[in-house]
Amino acid sequence: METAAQFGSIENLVQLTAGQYTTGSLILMVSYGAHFAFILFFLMMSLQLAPRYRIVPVLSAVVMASAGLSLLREFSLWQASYELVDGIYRPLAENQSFTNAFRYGNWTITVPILLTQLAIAFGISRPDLHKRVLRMIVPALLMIWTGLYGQFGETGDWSRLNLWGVISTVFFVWLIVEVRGVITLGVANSPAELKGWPKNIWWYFLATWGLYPIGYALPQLGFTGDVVVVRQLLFSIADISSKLIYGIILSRYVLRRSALEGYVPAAEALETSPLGSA
Ligand code: RET
Repeated sequence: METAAQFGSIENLVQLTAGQYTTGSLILMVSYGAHFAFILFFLMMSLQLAPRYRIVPVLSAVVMASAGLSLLREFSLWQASYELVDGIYRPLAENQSFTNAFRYGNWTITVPILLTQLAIAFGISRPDLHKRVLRMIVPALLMIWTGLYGQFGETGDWSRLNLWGVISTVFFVWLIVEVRGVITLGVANSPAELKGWPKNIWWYFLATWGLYPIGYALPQLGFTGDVVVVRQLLFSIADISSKLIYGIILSRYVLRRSALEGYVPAAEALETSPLGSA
């Protein structure tokens, strides 16, 4: 029979010191705060771009809102999952309060958007765009859902955690191959001055998306407060880099592309025209 201890998150099985508990709260708070704050940044950024690229930062704004809400939920869960008894934060009864599963649910929305942004930023046009995006989204969703199923084994069912982890990794490798294809098209489509960007984004993609499977595997190091806090930190670093900083990088790339393609933002056009200086 499956007990709560075999089916859940390790957060519900460890006691935290006041320092670990506060660090965990802080990590989650900074994460949702950063995502919410950048909604406005990305919306304003879109005004600087040629119309065909505006959707790139707008999609980042959508990702910020979605991830921000999900992380706010993780934060409230964290706060509700422990009670302070004699200076130690103990997980509440039932062992079911906290879960990282909501993160996986949220990736179901954000990951397809992040991949779509990449293809649009690299100037791939329809109908090739739809084909390429679909070819990335299919392995990405299979990767997330097999991982979601497997992560319920993190409280001690290692065969479940590792078997589904390996299956998920196979889909991740398939996704990497598809992303590589889009990067290659990106290099081909980029103006000469910008050909280095897709190549750097490729390494950035591997380094930041590669943090998630480490977080997945981490509970095998032991059920301790440190593992719990380090994993939240790892997920947060991965979130901020794969969504927020990634959004800034793609926005800057399309900003340069807009300028090279001769686009002048409306306000600037006004300033440099004889009418605007009056
Ligand atoms: C899982 C399960 C274990 C194996 C692998 C995984 C990969 C997850 C990745 C997630 C990326 C998420 C992003 C979210 C942004 O909102 C599912 C942890 C390979 C790559 C970029």
